Amino acid sequence: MPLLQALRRLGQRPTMQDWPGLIEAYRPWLPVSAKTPVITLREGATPLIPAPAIAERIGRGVSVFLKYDGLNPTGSFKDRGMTMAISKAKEAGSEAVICASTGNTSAAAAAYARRGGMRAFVLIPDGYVAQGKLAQALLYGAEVLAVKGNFDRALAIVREVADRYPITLVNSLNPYRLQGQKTAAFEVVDALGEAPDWLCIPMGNAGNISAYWMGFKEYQQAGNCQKLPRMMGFQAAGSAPLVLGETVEHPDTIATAIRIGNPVNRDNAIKAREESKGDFMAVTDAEIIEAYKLLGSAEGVFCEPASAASVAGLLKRHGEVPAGARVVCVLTGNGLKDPATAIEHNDSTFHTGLEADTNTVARVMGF
Ligand code: AN7
Repeated sequence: MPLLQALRRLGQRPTMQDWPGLIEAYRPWLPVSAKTPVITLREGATPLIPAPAIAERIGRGVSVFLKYDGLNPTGSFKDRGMTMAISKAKEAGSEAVICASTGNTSAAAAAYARRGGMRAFVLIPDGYVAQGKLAQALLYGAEVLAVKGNFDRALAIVREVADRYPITLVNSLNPYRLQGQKTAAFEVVDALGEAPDWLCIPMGNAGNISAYWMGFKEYQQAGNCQKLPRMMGFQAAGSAPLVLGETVEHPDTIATAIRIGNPVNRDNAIKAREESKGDFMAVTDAEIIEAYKLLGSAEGVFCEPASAASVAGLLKRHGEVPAGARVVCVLTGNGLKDPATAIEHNDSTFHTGLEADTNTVARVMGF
């Protein structure tokens, strides 16, 4: 029985403190033991928010939900994988972790590693990480190394460093990352009572789509859902190796989180597509920004540009959604991560330098 129902039955009012974090909430599904030191910031249990304005654009009785993983403790889905990867690193006696990152992984690695008393080294592509993410890594106490190269190059370096020196790699090559991230699929099914018909998700390194697919399949095997979703993965047009079927040497997109040309989870993602009869497609930066603005101004949900690729993709493929279907779009990161993009790309009015008097303000307001 779900935790909240159990509490209500006991006549108790549930509070946020009842959520123990995803390792405790889904312990039987995860490779942890009584010996594992659980390093948690109470991640997970993120809301599945109905998106009526987007559903209306699709029509035909389709319902759309947003899995808003931007509400995790460091503001992205990476916390799900990091609570597992860091707990297991701690269990193994590791004193330091390393990752390459377009930003969100570095923020999560820093927060969880420091909380676990470990050093966190993060390699980022110099000049291509959104400001909020950089601020997080620094504030959480990471040792930040910005390299003159893209994410793919940074990842190649950290793999070599982790091979040669005593330090734990916490990119999604680390299998515990995907174990933690699969809990997002559990939460979607727990909330809907069944798997959705479509799961729309942005892809960079393609770890998250692989993790969701693992989660849905495990839940189905256990009888927790009857069906499985079509896995619909979306990449930015300038960084779409999984759509093109080949590595992109110089990936480019406004969605810096998914500015990745050589995804390490390529094979798992292709398997998810084949097994689920899903599909991959590219969306342009213009389409990403349209969806980003629509999410904010019509749904009241502020996500980062990479996350909006899932909604941009759904809107692009609107004609293919079966009547009455339930669609979940994964919003992987919080919009506050990247304030510069929001300030540059919006349709709002912003009057500056006004005289501080009532008549001026009223006149500008149109009275
Ligand atoms: C907001 O932080 O790769 O397909 O280094 O930050 O599992 O790679 C981030 C990826 C989607 C893509 N949305 O997920 C990193 C990093 C957001 C992201 C993705 C990322 P994957």
